[in-house]
Amino acid sequence: MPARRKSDQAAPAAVSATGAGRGLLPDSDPRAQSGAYLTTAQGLRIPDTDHSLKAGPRGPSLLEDFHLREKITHFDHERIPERVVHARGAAAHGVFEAYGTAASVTRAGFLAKGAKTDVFTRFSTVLGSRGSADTVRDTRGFAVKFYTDEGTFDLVGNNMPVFFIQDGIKFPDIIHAAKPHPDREIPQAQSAHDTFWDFVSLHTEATHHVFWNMSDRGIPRSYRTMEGFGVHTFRLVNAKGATSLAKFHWKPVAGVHSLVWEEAQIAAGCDPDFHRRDMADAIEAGAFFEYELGIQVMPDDGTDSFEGIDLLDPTKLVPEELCPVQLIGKMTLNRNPTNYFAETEQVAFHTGNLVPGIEPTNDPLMQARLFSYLDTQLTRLGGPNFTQLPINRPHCPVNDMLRDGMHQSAIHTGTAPYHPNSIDGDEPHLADADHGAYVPTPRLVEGSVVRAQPASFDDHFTQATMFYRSLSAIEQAHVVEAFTFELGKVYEKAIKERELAVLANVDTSLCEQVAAGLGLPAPKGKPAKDVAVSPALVQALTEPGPVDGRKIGIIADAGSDLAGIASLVKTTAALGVTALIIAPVGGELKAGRRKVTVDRTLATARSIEFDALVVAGGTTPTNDIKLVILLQEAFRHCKALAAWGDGVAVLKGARIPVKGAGIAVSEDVDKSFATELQTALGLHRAWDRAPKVMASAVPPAAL
Ligand code: HDE
Repeated sequence: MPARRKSDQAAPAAVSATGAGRGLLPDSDPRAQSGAYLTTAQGLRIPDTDHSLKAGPRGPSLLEDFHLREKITHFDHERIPERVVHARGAAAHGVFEAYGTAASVTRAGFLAKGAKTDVFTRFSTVLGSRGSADTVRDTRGFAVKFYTDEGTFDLVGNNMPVFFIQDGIKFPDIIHAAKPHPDREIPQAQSAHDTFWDFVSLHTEATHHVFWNMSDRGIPRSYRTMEGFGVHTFRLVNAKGATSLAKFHWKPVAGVHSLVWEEAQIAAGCDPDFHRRDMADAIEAGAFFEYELGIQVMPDDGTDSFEGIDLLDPTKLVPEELCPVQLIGKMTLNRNPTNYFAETEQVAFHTGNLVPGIEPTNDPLMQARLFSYLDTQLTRLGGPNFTQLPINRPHCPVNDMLRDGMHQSAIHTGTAPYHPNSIDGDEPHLADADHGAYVPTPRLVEGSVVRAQPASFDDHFTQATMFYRSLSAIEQAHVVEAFTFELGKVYEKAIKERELAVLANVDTSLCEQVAAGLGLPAPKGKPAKDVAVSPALVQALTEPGPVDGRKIGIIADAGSDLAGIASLVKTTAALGVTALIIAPVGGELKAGRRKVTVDRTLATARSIEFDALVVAGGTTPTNDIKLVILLQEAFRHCKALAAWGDGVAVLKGARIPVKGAGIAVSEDVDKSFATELQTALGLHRAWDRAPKVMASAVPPAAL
């Protein structure tokens, strides 16, 4: 558990404390949690907070008990409305350091070489309520608040580069369709239901995004291993006023990895806080999350398109092979929030929070977002002054003429909050571009007033085909399984048939496989031919990637080789890998002067937590079904498995073959054993094993 911040401190006699010198966090209110005594909100000391004021010990409570009434009233109002989308989220503080490589295309000060900027990043699922599970199949929000010297810049993105709809006016519709059905309010945080598939099969512009959701991207392994995308095309402006069009990307240093579907389902039950816990634990342990920011830069030649791709259509991506991502800086998330509500819940992102050098485009989805965020926050955060909340306060001087309103906490001075004025010395002054003002680049807007979209928005399938065909065979198999599962949960046959007709226009074989799974005929379609694939979209690795931040479980018991365990823990720690000891019961394993603390018992360990499992030498084979399930799940999920010495017998007892992809066995914890394990971890999964471990092909252990 993280160390609790001691609310107080030294001398109980001190009635008032200013907070000075008390090591308060920046922006915290010096009056909150000050003084040693419990008080009312008015600062009155309280002798007893466990008994209401009563007429005699067995008598009724009295209305005059102001402490009871204040305590209950405040409690009654503790919750605020959850976000209408992205309600479930977790966040971390950090820093962004610019490489300076974007300086030629944007004048944004925080992208100048070496500039360091505080950030706060919130990851989220889209559909579920605040208390829903982390690992559901969904798009993830990836919202970053940069507290720059020129004002706050918010990059409010997702972990997928495209969106379901092309015009923001449809956002309420897609969300109504994807949220639980209004009659029974089920299912929670799921897309596997009739209204979602009804909508996306009728609005076929959603197809590309649906494919991303049905792919492994819909179930990330960790926030650490997730890409991020600004989705829309932005206009960048450099110091000379020259413009270009750009798309933002976040590239996780740890690589892009996902769960397998069964893990996601198990985690939703065993550890609904799977991603949130993973991030908080890792940051607390010093294993920070890192992402490089990149941009694809395209000419602003008046066409708003690039290589035939309409850059204003948010259902299209620009393949990295056509326009490489140039890395422009690195974000490190290195500090957990102190208080979930004050920071993660109250943070307010807004796509309209822009800085000089970064401007919007005419993307009709982006335009609607520029309205929505500020609007939703007025209700969610209870009035117009939420920018004064510590987490939302800019880290640069603010001198606005916004006054009064609910929860005004600034005590403004002066008598002339208007401009120009002759009373307050005409302050504050207006700036020009040379003094950091946001001066939009003039852009010509002309056209008839119509409710219409360009013909270039009409191709709904080619990029879905490109995405699907780019994937590795195992990733394609996962997409087929996901469609078959999700459509299998749909009640209405007509909806399944309509979605199959959509799939037929993306890829014939995919459509046939899904149709077979649903027991329906596969319709004929016209999938695009000769679509160039984009290798950058593939997740599966052929070469091992970085392993830091990964977690392994070492299975042991009272008789295990503790020296070997100590050596493995040390070797993996040097690689940034956390090793947890799993034993039949809690406490410590001891042999002579050596001691190892048990982190998980067979009752509390589940395979989902670990990227690899290792059985220590000397561990006695057991027919405990929990151990068999632990090992078989890891095996079925194509994770690395290893054992040394006679620990191999435990693997065999669980019917795990001790040869094959991703399995390492050795006499001792020697260098080659550690290297083999590192390679297997770096590959993330032993996908070669996949065809052999389809659930029904693994026999239950016969012990
Ligand atoms: Fe959002 N979105 N959105 N969205 N969005 C919100 O703002 C909205 C869209 C995204 O961690 C809301 O404060 C409209 C695309 C993230 O706090 C709301 C449209 C992308 C978050 C809203 C979109 C996003 C939100 C709900 C279509 C990826 C969570 C609460 C025009 C590029 C931010 C809030 C956080 C949150 C509206 C589409 C990302 C209602 C109208 C596309 C990551 O204002």
